[in-house]
Amino acid sequence: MNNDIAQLAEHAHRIRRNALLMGEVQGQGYIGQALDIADVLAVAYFGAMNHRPDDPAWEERDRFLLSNGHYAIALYAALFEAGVLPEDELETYGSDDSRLPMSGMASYTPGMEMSGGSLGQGLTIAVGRCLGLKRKGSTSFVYTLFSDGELDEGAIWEGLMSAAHWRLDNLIAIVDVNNQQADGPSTQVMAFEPLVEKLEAFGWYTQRIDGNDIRAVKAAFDNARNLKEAKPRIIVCDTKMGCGVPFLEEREKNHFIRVDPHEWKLALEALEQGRPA
Ligand SMILES: Cc1ncc(C[n+]2csc(CCOP(=O)(O)OP(=O)(O)O)c2C)c(N)n1
Ligand SMILES: [Mg+2]
Repeated sequence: MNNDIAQLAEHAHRIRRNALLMGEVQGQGYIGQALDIADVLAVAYFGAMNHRPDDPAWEERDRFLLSNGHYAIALYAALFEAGVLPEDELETYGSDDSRLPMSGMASYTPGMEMSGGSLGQGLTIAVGRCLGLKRKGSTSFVYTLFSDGELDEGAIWEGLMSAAHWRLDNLIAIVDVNNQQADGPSTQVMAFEPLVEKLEAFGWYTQRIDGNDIRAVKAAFDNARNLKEAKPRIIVCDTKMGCGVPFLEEREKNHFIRVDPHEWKLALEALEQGRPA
């Protein structure tokens, strides 16, 4: 690993650790997703986005819109690692009066650009933000993360069409294909393949990568930013739920994982064992 990639891998490791520590506070949660998307968030916050941790509302920042609000634990874990959130707040996750509710809320949390909960909204909100930024003459990028279960939502496909229609070259979407959603494997709930062909036919610059290969994630983000064509960009990330903690990777029905009290320590130990050299 070169230095940059090794550093990104270390950030991803620490994001996973933060997510497990927050999961332990509640004893359950969307841990599998936080572990699967940690590499993407590490690259977004440490290898791609222009942002100021001490000024999350800085006008010239790149925006990161979390469409899948239940992934908030993952984004908080990244915001802690980036220094946007102070570490001592980690233990407030999900409790009354916390700035860290279990579903993302823009008005509660510094660095949270949109409120989640109702799935399928982030891409169209991102389209609006991109149009607004262009109108202001801004060169900022808008990133949005949504999940494979959200492909079931009609609004996603409106967003895909409209972003291409307006040639939004300031939009970088990421889809987390972990092949899971609340009702089972995503491809069985609503067939969405062949996804790359569909996205290309809609007019998007499309890459499909192993979302847990940090080198591939970094390269895909670089390609998406540097493309000179006037079209929106999307990165389809195939990920593994629970990535980094083998016994959670194997757990079935891992949309909302229950972890026994003694297992948190085991999970942290397993993560530590797999720590990048
Ligand atoms: C509009 C809407 N419909 C249904 C739900 C209930 N819901 C919450 S999470 C979820 C699964 C979404 O799929 P995905 O994010 O791929 O699941 P994961 O990978 O996190 O298991 C559903 C259906 C919701 N929040 N919003
Ligand atoms: Mg999913």
